[in-house]
Amino acid sequence: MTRTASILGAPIQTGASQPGCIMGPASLRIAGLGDILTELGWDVNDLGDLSIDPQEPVPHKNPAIHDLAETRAWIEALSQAAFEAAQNHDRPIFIGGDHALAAGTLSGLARHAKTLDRPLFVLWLDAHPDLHTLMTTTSGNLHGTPVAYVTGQPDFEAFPPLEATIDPKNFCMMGIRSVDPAERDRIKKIGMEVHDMRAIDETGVLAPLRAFLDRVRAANGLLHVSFDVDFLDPGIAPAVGTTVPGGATFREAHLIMEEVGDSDLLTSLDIVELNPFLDERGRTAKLLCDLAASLFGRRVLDRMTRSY
Ligand code: Z70
Ligand code: MN
Ligand code: MN
Ligand code: MN
Repeated sequence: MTRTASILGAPIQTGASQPGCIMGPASLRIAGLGDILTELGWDVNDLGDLSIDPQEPVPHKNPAIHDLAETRAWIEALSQAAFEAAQNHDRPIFIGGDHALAAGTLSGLARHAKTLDRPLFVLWLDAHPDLHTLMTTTSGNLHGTPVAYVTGQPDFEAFPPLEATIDPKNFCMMGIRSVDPAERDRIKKIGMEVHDMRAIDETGVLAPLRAFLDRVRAANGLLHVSFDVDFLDPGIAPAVGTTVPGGATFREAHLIMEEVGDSDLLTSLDIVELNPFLDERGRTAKLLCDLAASLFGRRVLDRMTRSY
């Protein structure tokens, strides 16, 4: 039976330091995301773009924080939209928009997982762990906070209340290479599985990825992939506001997508932080579409046997 994917755009850019992510959904659509998935045999439902009402400013005791009211409104809208998309489609895709988007999608997906009585696992592909609380962020960019929020860390009274949290042990982070001091302490404290670029250089991506996928399968878990463009090396993906050198290569990224695709465990996806204002002739948007194709089943050659 044909499986359904959905595409929901969330042109949120209030979580980032510079504007441009508002154009992310348009850029990914123009690069052909929907058609590519259709050609791969998916029944694709484009749900259009989400929007929020104008917001009155809300102050916060951490004066660094900016655009709290808008970001909160996006999280609230996204949480409900992600919950519904997960109920109605086999594989909802959320296209941003900055990474504050994940505060909404993950909270809605955690609620969905709870109704199924199944655990939610998250493969977090990013240069950053996004583990700040509202009290520890010094940049005030709220795209640096979604993982702390959805795992139930303190000081998130200004964000929407969570109906379900995600066990920090159910995260697997890869590509990490920019960590602030408060985040470093929190990773240790909550015992999160983080494969920084040194670890990737030592083991490659496949060994830790397969170990994680085995855990998801053993637990009958749902699997969400949150893909931040800055996971990739800026040399192949320039369209991002927070470039960090030494990112994942073209081949590492495709291999992760193929392996997760082959596992058939994936239940939802974020593609975030694409800033088309910084792109070069659409190359980053096109690369993201090709990576999504690998994730959704495009293969160079068919394999007769599973390698694990
Ligand atoms: C830094 C901060 C960040 C994404 C940059 C960077 C956070 N830790 N997150 N790009 N997606 O400002 O808190
Ligand atoms: Mn479904
Ligand atoms: Mn991020
Ligand atoms: Mn990042």
